[in-house]
Amino acid sequence: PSGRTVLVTGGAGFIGSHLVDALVEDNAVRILDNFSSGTPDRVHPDATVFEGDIRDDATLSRAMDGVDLVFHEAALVSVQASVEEPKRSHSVNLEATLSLLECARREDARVVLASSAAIYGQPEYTPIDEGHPTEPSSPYGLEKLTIDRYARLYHELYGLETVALRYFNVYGPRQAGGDYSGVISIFLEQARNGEPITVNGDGTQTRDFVHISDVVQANLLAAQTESVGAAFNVGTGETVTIRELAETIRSVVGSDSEIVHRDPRPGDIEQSQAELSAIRSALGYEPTVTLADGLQTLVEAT
Ligand code: UD2
Repeated sequence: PSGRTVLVTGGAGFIGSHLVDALVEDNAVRILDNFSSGTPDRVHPDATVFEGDIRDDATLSRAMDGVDLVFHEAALVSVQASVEEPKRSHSVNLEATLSLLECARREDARVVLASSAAIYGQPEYTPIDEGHPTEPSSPYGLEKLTIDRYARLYHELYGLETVALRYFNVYGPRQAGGDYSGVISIFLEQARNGEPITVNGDGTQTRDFVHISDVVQANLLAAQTESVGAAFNVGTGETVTIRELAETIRSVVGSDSEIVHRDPRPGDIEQSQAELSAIRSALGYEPTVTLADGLQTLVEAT
């Protein structure tokens, strides 16, 4: 997109801040963030900052005033926290998103929103296509499923241009921070500090790790597509076991950390892998960063 007024909610967070970086040159970019897990140092200096809680209607409404395009990345991203405090997570992840969709209706703004592979729950088969049954196993997953459906409904009922992107396991620079991190940033820190690398269970569980730059690519394509009212997986279609991941990170870092196995994490997904035909054909998305390259650059750059 270019020449647009764009709002990135969660623009001081991991995914949001990378999106802002990709947009500022050609667009008037605003961010809305309460800096609960996002940090000011991640915010591009050319972005206009609206500081506040996404649940606050006045703040949200001001940030949305006059926008053409919204990337909605603000959320409580910890699955565990949603299990502990479902009402809190519901209010941020679901209710605030509904308010945002209402504002978007008023502005007639396109909304690209962050959905999640968590909506599928324990997969019945892999690779997981968008038609896979949705049986979320956490409040977080249920909230993401609901906003993913609302996005489609807002298109059907009001003609709003919406696209939901179902992220698989996103990783890259700036992910660490706050009380929540993905496994890659946890293993990286452990390997660097020479601490034991903590694999949950036997480590045979698999994940589809997608580099942040490919997540940005998917968002930029979604901002332009004619395939609105739809939801797309965002991953690589490739998988790795968590045990292999631990070994790779140890060797890329050149660490002598030992790899230890802990009890399996309750409710942990066994196999995860994105099926990408839909996003390939509708958006022209093609993952560009292999896990090997992504890990290498992550280690070199951070
Ligand atoms: C990811 C998303 C989550 C949700 C979910 C949907 C991230 C960070 N989280 O959760 O938001 O969308 O997918 O299914 O992308 N592990 C270890 N040792 C550790 C930490 C983790 O072995 O110290 C394992 C963990 O048990 C799991 C795998 O690594 O098997 C990935 O864990 P995660 O927390 O990074 O992400 P995941 O897939 O649970």
